[in-house]
Amino acid sequence: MQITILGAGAIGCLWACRLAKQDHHIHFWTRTDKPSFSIVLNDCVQTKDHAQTPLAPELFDFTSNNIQSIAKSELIIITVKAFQVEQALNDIFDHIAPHTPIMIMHNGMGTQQHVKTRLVDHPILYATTSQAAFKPNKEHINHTGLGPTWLGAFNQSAQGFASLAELFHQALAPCGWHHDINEPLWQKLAINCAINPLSAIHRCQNGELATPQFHAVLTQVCHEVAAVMQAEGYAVTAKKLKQTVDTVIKATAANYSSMYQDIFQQRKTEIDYITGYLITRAKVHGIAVPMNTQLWQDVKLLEQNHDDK
Ligand code: KPL
Repeated sequence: MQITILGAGAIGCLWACRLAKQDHHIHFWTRTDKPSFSIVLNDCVQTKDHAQTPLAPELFDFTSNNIQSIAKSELIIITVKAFQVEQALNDIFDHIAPHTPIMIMHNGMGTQQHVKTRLVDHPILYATTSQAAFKPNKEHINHTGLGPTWLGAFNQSAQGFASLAELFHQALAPCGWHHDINEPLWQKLAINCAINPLSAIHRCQNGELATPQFHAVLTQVCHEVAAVMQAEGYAVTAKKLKQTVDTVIKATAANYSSMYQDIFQQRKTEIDYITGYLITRAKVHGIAVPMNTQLWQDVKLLEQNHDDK
């Protein structure tokens, strides 16, 4: 397939390399005007005993920023941060062929309303992944954690694209098609509401959140998120969410969360699309979410401190 990926961040590059390995033609649309670039992937795979084994580094060459390649693409994958989706769509909108499916994959929720009004004719899919990757510099990608990816239709015209889940599964397993993509999006939102703000505020690796000092706050975050999810129609319990969060903390113990990295590098975070989205939905349902509100305020303060420097 001819595929254009918008956003050469860690997740975009990881999928690009894995799809290229399956002989798909990957083209990038980035914020630079470079016509090509190379990436070294430090990949890993899971062995039968569920351990992660590193693979030898592999070099990938990609073309980029070619308008004609966008027009020829059979699939557009958007992996920019949630707050960049609107701009990314504006940049390429006039060049996407009619009926080309557009898949959107980012942490958090809340871009759906804009996407719906901007892309009336195109099949739109959303995706969420628990694969973890880290980009230590412009030329390298480290695949740091394995986890499932879910794909699903966001509008009626995307219903016929379930075969894309198989294509993604071949590239980077496991990947499945979900009949209600909002469910895995909410599940991932819950994980991000728990891990991302705390790891950014306390400047720690995800694994440190397993220590007893974080037990009460994580439990309350999960209670609040479960109440909002239930009001949205999802049959979750706070206990089950906490178990899931604990499992992810363990599986990604050595990771620095994306929010930690954003704060560390003095970049804008996705807090408004993670905890901020939860707070917005909580207000709609009349549910109090004091712990999440406190975490949202603390992260906003950290972001403000960048602006003051
Ligand atoms: O999605 C993540 C992130 O860092 O944004 C987790 C799951 C917390 C892994 O670090």
